[in-house]
Amino acid sequence: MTGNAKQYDAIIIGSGFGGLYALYHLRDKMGLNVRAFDGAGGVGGTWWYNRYPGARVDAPSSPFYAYTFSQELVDDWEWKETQTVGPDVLAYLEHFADRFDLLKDIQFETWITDARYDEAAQRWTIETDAGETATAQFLICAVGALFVANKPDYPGIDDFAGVSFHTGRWPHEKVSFAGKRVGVIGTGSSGIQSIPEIAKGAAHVTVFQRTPQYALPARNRPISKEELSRYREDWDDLRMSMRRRGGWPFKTNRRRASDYAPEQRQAVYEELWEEGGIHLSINSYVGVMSDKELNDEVSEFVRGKIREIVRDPETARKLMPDYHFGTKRLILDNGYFETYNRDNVSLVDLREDPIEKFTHASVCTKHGEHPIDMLVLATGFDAVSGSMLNLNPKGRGGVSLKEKWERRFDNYLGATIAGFPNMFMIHGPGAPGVFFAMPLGGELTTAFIGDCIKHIHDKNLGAVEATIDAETSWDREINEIANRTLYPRTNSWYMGANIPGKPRQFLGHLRGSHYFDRLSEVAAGGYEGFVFEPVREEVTS
Ligand code: NA7
Repeated sequence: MTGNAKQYDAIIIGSGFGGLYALYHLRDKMGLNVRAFDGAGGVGGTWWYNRYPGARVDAPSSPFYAYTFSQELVDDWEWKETQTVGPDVLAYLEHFADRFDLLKDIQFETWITDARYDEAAQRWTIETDAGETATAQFLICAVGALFVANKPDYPGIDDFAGVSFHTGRWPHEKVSFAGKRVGVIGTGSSGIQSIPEIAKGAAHVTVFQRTPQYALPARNRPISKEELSRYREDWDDLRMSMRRRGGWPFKTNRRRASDYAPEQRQAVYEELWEEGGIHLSINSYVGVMSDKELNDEVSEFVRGKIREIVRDPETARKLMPDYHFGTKRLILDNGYFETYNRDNVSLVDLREDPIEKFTHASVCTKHGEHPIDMLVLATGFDAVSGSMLNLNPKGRGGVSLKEKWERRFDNYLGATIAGFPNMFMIHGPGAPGVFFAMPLGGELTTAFIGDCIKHIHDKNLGAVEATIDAETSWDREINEIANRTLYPRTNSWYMGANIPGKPRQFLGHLRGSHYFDRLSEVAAGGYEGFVFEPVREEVTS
């Protein structure tokens, strides 16, 4: 170990929702000596990077896409809209960091170039790009589920001489599209949120679409002071409901489709479409995500809506999604389909007319050349596992995560990995991640991590590590849950299918409330699936 390395109880990597809460919890609630590092220039994680126009919360409602643990924080913050804009979420996280005095323990613009477990010392050693070294007993990886940008490698793309941005690495300066011909590749959330905004200013927008999407109207609306007051008064109950109801405090409808006539079902779909947000998916009938016939009916309903909105039948045809509704991340849009009724927007269906190459001033597809001045890559991320592999910690015996995860992202509880003692992930593969309210998910995961650390300290232990057997049965469990649904049938980033060569594996836990029950049970039951090592005092002294 380096003699002059700074020493901490825990090192946290990342200062987004997850990392910031972990710093607060471990430092202020547990009294540990903690240091956080982030390559970004400020707090916010995803919200620090994703500054593209139109970026908004795509979860049910902003007050619930927020920390839940502190009534004071809930009372402090005035959410303005149900689907708040990205800069407001960033301002909220800055406020959180400020209110709890977190900034003094975060080192920004610092990339971790190496993270290595020292078996003899039972500690992690990190090195930074500034040449610093630090050690800690625990390494907390809060590196983000959507961090490593996926950049397509079309021939000649680097020769494109115009301005080019990835939505996940958007510049901090305002970008003007005025008078510009803009090409947008990708129609996930980022593309669908940004295209209407870009189209308002640009001379022309050409959208290059690989997979047409189901997007539901966000029906974003202002939140009144009275509504916020109600939430504040009932906060403890709402928080409990979120914990019990898969992350959101809404009652979902438990009616069975077979009890209703087809025309009654259509009327329900209409109502939920008008209501907007994710209601069509969670509030129509039981089994939308597992019953193929029911899912087909909802899918066709949404296709019908797209046909109604988009005036040009040929464009509408290209926009028809053909996978199972909801099995890619559901998108909440603000006028996306309507944007295709503008004269300055055109759509290229890459399945019929694939991109062949880029020149310095255009995108060349099989059937035509599309001159552009600006390129927006809304092409997503190497999701969930990518940011851990980017960090690539080296565990027991110097084995790297890249080696361990070559074929499968083995882990236990989405939070720990066999061979990587004293290391924890927040929102790792196998955790509920985006299938639950992520801020609350981060709080609950951190509570589990904190309890485990306390257990180690109370019992005077040196290290904790998941077992291979626990990983195997956890993998089975995750897959059994996913296989009861339609999710695995679709090529989505949930399945790792958006990245060429990535192992195909469902990357989330679909039953968030059960998952957090499970974490509590594991802790209460003495940490089944983990082995603990005594302190190796004789080795280190
Ligand atoms: P997504 O949802 O992964 O969307 C990326 C989009 O880019 C999607 O339409 C992809 O098509 C498309 N894509 C990816 N690679 C290519 C290439 N090589 N050529 C053409 N098109 C491509 O990422 P987002 O940033 O929109 O959203 C990520 C999450 O952030 C989202 O779920 C929200 O939670 C917020 P595909 O569908 O893979 O065929």
